[in-house]
Amino acid sequence: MLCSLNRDNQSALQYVKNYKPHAEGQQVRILLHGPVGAGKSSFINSVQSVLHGRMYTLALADNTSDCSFTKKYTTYKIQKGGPDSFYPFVFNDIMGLDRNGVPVDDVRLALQGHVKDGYRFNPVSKMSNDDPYFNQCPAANDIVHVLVCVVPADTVHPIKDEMVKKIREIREEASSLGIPQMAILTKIDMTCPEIQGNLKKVYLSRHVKKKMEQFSADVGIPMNCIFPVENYHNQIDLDSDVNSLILSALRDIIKYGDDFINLKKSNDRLICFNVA
Ligand SMILES: Nc1nc2c(ncn2[C@@H]2O[C@H](COP(=O)(O)OP(=O)(O)O)[C@@H](O)[C@H]2O)c(=O)[nH]1
Ligand SMILES: [Mg+2]
Repeated sequence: MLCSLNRDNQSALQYVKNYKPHAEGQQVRILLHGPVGAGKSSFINSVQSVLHGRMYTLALADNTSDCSFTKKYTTYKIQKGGPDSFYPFVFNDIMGLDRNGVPVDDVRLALQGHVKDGYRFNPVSKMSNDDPYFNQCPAANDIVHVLVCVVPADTVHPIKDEMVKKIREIREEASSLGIPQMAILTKIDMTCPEIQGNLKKVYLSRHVKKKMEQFSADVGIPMNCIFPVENYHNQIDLDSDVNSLILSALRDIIKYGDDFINLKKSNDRLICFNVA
């Protein structure tokens, strides 16, 4: 399957496969947030499928309106080689933008690494710091290193004003912590007939460009940090064009996360230096 990847795919795939954080044991934590049904779980599944060269359903994409799958905070790791070996990046998936979504206060706690795996978010009350799932002392691997907003490009699910407001609030939280932010525009295959079956046309599509510009203007994420993708959702085999967009988004997500880890390390060193 991998031999059908074009040269760009190969270099993005190599980057992802070879990526190693500077510090031993460090991992990049990627937090995906967005409305229910946007394609967060499908993106995690798609990443795993591309990296393994066959279809995977690790994060259980859900095509019903019941969002219970994603209410529990879960870290998704992707196996590399053997059963105990994993890629040095992990995903968390949070349903943060709907009326019944995770409170913004809890997203802030997740960004800071205070939310332990298994915590069940409650849309009407925020996490208390005496909760057994509250992580009192987050380690370097617990904090979020890159925040990715996942939104659908199709017109069936337009992004409402209240959603834009919440995305902005979450972005402000992340900005105050210095966490880099990006966006993934999913379901581009549903936007216009020219893209359906020919993803190469994505950057020529006026519809997708307009969507990206609109989203960028609404929430303030620059155009070069917004990645259009089609997730694997009903395909039986991998496809080089689908892989290409997923890999290009993933490579940049890892790069931004890695930059943040390095910046944080050098800032921490400076603080120690000043204290000493
Ligand atoms: N056509 C299309 N469907 C998608 C895409 N991404 C996800 N889906 C479908 O959208 C539905 C919701 O996806 P899911 O990943 O569960 O969304 P989540 O709630 O954000 O985790 C599922 O039926 C997926 O198969 C995409 O890029 N294109
Ligand atoms: Mg999900």
